This record gives sequence, C-alpha cells and structure tokens, in this order.
Amino acid sequence: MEENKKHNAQSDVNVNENTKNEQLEHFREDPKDQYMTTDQGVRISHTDDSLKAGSRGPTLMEDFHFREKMTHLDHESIPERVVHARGSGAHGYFQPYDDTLKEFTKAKFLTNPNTRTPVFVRFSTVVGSRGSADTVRDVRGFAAKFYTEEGNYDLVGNNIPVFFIQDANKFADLVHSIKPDPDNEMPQASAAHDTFWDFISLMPESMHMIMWVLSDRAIPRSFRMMDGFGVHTFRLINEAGKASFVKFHWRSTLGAHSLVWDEAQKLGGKDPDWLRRDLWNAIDMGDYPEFELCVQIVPEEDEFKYDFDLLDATKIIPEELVPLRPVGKMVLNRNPDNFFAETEQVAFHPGNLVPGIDVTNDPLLQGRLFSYLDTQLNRFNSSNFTEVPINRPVCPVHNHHGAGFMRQTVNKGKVNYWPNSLGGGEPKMASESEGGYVHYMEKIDGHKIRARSESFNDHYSQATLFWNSMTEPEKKHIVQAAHFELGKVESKEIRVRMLGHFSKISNEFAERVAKGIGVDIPKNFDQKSTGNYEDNEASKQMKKGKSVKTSDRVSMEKNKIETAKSRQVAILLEDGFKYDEVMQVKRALMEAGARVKFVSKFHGKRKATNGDEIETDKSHITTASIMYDALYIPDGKESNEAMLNEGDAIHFINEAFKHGKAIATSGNGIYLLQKAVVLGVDFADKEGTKIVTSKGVVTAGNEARAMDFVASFIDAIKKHRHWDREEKTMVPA
Ligand code: HDE
Repeated sequence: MEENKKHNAQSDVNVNENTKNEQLEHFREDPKDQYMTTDQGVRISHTDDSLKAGSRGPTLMEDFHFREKMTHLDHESIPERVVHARGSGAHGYFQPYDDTLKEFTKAKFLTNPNTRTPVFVRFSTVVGSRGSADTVRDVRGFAAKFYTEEGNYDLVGNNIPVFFIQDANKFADLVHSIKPDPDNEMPQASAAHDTFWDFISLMPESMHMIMWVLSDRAIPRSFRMMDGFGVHTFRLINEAGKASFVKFHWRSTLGAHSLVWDEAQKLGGKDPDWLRRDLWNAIDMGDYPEFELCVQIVPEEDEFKYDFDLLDATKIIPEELVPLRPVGKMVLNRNPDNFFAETEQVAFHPGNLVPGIDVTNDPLLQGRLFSYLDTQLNRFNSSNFTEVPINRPVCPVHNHHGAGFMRQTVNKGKVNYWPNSLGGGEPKMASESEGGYVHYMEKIDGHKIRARSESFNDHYSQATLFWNSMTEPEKKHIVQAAHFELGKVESKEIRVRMLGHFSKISNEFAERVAKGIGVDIPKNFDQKSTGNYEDNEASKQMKKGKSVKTSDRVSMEKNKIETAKSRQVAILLEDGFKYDEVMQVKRALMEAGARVKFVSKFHGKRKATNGDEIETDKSHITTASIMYDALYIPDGKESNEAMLNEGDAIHFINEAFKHGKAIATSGNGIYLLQKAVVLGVDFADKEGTKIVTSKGVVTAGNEARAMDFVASFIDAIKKHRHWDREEKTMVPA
C-alpha cells in the first residue's frame, strides 16, 4: 500500500527539477566544437608562449592574453569556509510520498507528491581545511538546498542529532579550541589535542555530543551511508496558521554504517579523498544515494511535556516518545560539472525559509541566523553571491537590490525604491494567500537577560541514555576512541576532568576509559556549567516531564539495514585460479548490487587453470584492503600458493579480517586463510561438500554448491562488519 503510494507519486510528476537544469544550462560552458577565446570573446591563436621582444627577450606588457590568464589564476581562490571547509556536493531531487503533511505545513514542496523539487546537497567534515583528509573523526555536515517554487529552502544539518553547545555565543570558543593551535597550526583536522579537551572538560553541556562524536557515527563508511539531522527544533505552519514543533531527520536507505578507526586513519593517508571519491563514483555508476526525509512533530501545546527543553540543541527527542513520520525521498543523481562553481560557491543559510517553515527561539539556531549570511559576505565579498547559478532560486526574483560587486541582473527603469508610484507600485507585496512569507506570531514576554532557562541545566541524562542504548561492540569503540583522543592529551588535569564527567555519565564507561589513559577517576567531581541558568515556570513543568532511559533508535547496530548494494568486493588472485567459480561468484555479487574489483600483485592479465584470462583492476601497490567491504579468494592451487609467498596478499587478508569484513574462499583458499593466521573461526573441510560461515568468514569445500556458497557470502556482506572477530587481539595487520 505504502509502496504503491510511492510508486504513483513518481509516475505523474511536474518535473520542477528540469526548471533548475534549464536555468543552470545558460551558464554551463561546453567546449565542444568551440575555439578558445579571451574573456572578451577574441579567439586565441597560441597559448603556450608569452609575447616577447625577441625569442630571448623580455615579456611585453601588451600581452593581454598572458595578463588575463595570470590574473585569473592569481584570483582563483575565495576564503575557505571557517568551518566545514572540506566538502563534496551532488545534485538531485526531493519528492514527497503524499500530501498528508498538509495537516501541519503549507510548504508545497513537502506536500505535493506530484512535484520533484531540485536539490543540491553538500556533505562536509567540520574541522579540517579544504585539503584535509575525509575520514577523520569528526561530525559530518549534511546541508541540503531545495530549489522550491516558493523560493530556496535550506536544511543545514549534521549527521549527529545534537550539538556541543547550547548558546551561539560559545561557538567562536568551540571552533577556536578544536581548530589547530594558533601558535603552530597543529593538529590538522583532529580534536585529539589539549585545547579542545580543555574546553570540553569545562563545558558539561557538551557531554551528550561528545558521546556521539566518540561513537562510530563520527567515522562514516560513506556519505551515502549516514543519517542526517536538522538538530534544532523548527516550526511547521499550516494553511490555517497553526504551528507545530518539528525535528527533521534524513534516513539513508542504505543504512548508517561506519569505518573502523584503524581503517579510517590508514585511509587518511592512502586515499584522503575517500568519501568524496565514494560519492562521486557511486553517482557516476548509477548507484544513486537515497535519503528518506522524516519528521518528528510535537504539537505546540506539548511544549513542556518532556523532561528536556525542545529549544535545547544538546537534546534529542527520543523516537520512543515521538516516532518518525516519513515525508518523502531525496535522490542524488547527478555529479556537479564544476567543483568551484557549484560545491565551493554554494551558500547555505538556516534563515533561507519558505512559507510553512519557521524557526524557534533555540539560542543556537538564533545565532546561526546571523552567522551564515555574514560568513558568505566574507567568502564572496559581495551580497550578490545569491546570483551565482548554484545559489539562484528557480522562481522569479524581483526586488530593489540593484548594485554591488559583480551584479548580474540588469534591472530596468528609474524606480529602485518602495513605495513608488512612478513604477506602478511594483514589484508588489504578496499577501499570505498569495504566498507572502509571514513570520509566526509567537508571543514573547521577558526581561533582557544574559542567561539560559533552567530547563537547559541537565547535561548528563541524555549522555547516559546514549551510552546505555549502545550494543557492546559500539561501547567498545567509544571506549577505544576515548583512549585515543584523551591519550593524545598531555595535560593530566584535563584527562582527570574528563573522567569526572564520564563518571557522571556512567561509572562503567569511566572505569573502562580510565584503564587506557593512565589517570584515576576523581572523587566528588562537580564541574559546573559556565552558563547562567534562570529558573522559571516552564522549567518546573519540564522537570516533571516524560522521559525514557534508553533509546534503541540511537544505536547504529540495532538499526542496521542489511544490504549488499554498492558494497565493494575485492577478488584476490594470481595465475592458476578457477575461472568458472570466479565468474559465477562475480555474477551473483553484481546481481546483489555489489561492485567487484580484481586485485593481484601486478596490473595485467592473470591466467586461469583453463587458460582463460582476467584483466586485474588494481595491484597491491595501487590499492589496499581498507578500500573494500569484503574479500573473496577463489580456489586454485597455484594461485593460492603464489599468494602464500606474497607479503602484500597476506597483509590484505589479515587486515580485512581484523577490520571485520566478510571473507569468502573455497577449496585451496581455506589453506591460504589458515596459513595467513586467520584465527578463532571455524573452516569447512576443503575436500567436502559443506559451507561454513563463522564470524563472517565463509568457507566451502570444493564439492559444495557454488550458488549456496555465494548466497552465504552475500549474507555475510550484508551484515557490513563482523565485530565478534574483534575479540581476537592476535591478528597481525
Ligand atoms: Fe554551522 N556554520 N554553525 N552548524 N554549519 C557554517 O557557514 C554556525 C551548526 C553546518 O556545506 C558556516 O557557510 C554557528 C549546527 C553545516 O556550506 C558558519 C553555529 C549545525 C555547514 C556557521 C553553528 C551546523 C555549516 C561556515 C552555532 C547542524 C556547512 C561556512 C551557533 C544543525 C554548509 C558557512 C556548507 C557552516 C556557523 C552550528 C551545520 C560560520 C554560528 C548546530 C552543514 O556560518
């Protein structure tokens, strides 16, 4: 039924999506069949030598082509974003499933299932500079620009549903503490240094966020495999003017999956573009990333019903209290044509709102409403950045902002003010019924005060909820992350303070962290927040509000989506493998949606036992096990024996094993796995008919049915990582 609805919604669409493409087309340059010209359109006859007075003489000032070319290069960069500098973008569309959200909002793009709204999404890391590695431990930005018929709407979110601080006035301090130190500009793209943990250890409000940042959420396997969150509570407004509170969520249809920390660090060196490349290749190959937009809706009258404040961005609304309601799907189906013009120049702003969506008084959101426009002015040096193609709305834009650097629009006539009679009073105002944006008329009554509400003054409950909702492997990863991060902190005082906070979250957690960082948990720890908190009636009401102690929905493991779609599988082989088996496995993997690469010692052709050949895609020099989700080693005595004598092949196997990846082999390959010191798993008898799956290692005797073998392998791939293998510490890699 639900599926049908989705299907029908796709067939009869008013493809607003094309409007954006046409709009952009005018600016898109295609060099096909064209001459190279100067910026003035003059054809260039030669671009490889500058104009000189004699072939050994000085360059002449009159060389307008050289001067123009050089000037362009000299001015090619714009200031990188102060945070979220490193990002990757993609085009796509959003389409609602049905019109049922009309009950809550009049925003057409959320309620008209016949409209596909074009979107541009930019994923990013936060801390590192533009050229930094993709796989560092960090929050990921998840910013979406919807080019709706009623103007641009930006949902500028993250892949973690809460934030470090409650008030925007602390943002500069947070950013300074986490960015490289001001004296030596180290470390790059990492929180693992004294200044960050010093700041955090004095900021109890950051504890919930810290738990998420130490968790595997902060090292996603792919931008396509992470969830997104609007973080703040926003408002939806319906046709009748009634408001409801709302939290926005993006759910990846591939599920949320992560790397292993060791893998993330190695990828940072071997392929710093890992996440960017993954997104680009997936779109290029037609594996379009998909995200379901969901909302949590809280009626206005329930504002004080919970034991946390909806305006506090360090809190989630547990889904057990308010379930997610699916709204529609976003599909990212087109790579940008030009990184600078699109991904670098796109300018997001949480204040880009359309009728039907409004903000709340969340003090973090309020600060953001100032910052984004301000930061764009620094980056673009002009308020005309809204005219850059990637930032232009698809609906008409008419106003009297007529000047400034690089103004594109040529406004006609004498009248550039309002009200006017000489211009016939146009462009005119729109009433609410004509689509005019009207701010929600919230009643405000209060003293001017530098303080927060007392209802913001609980910094540990949801950090505890997060810890208590994790599976054991997830807890283990959080502890290991804390060992790394705090292990890099030189000040013992800061480490002790962090243990104090951790003991308030969970004694078990604090004790496990303490073991790895060489300091003891402090007694009677009480680090007060630096904020001023003012008691009020609303806070009293919230103290008695509803809560939950755990929330299964915050665990990635408990919500794992099992799919082999777009998983990367390495096939390791040398001369003398069994051709038919390889082809059968490859075909089945591809049918399940996985992607396959042949890897051997060198690039070139490898010969099978029957004489057929396979061209390898990668050599051990150009790839590594960390670039794959699973490993298959085909049977073949000669091939397997060659690998036994190849350090790189053995390392590949060991590392894939250590990182919990699905591994499959049959016949002689079993002997290879055993010799490669794959420990603590059961193997099939290599001459038998049995298939054995043991902790994600699938082995089959050479009499086993190939199709059953592949099916077991695909099942193991679907599980993503087999953490039960981590129990073994004796894996060299
Ligand atoms: Fe941002 N943030 N932020 N942020 N943010 C920026 O704007 C800021 C916050 C987020 O791909 C900047 O254009 C303040 C929360 C994303 O281009 C800047 C505060 C969330 C991106 C800025 C926050 C975000 C940014 C830098 C606290 C999740 C990248 C460049 C009050 C809901 C967008 C720019 C892109 C970028 C300010 C906190 C998400 C400086 C003041 C919370 C995804 O304006």
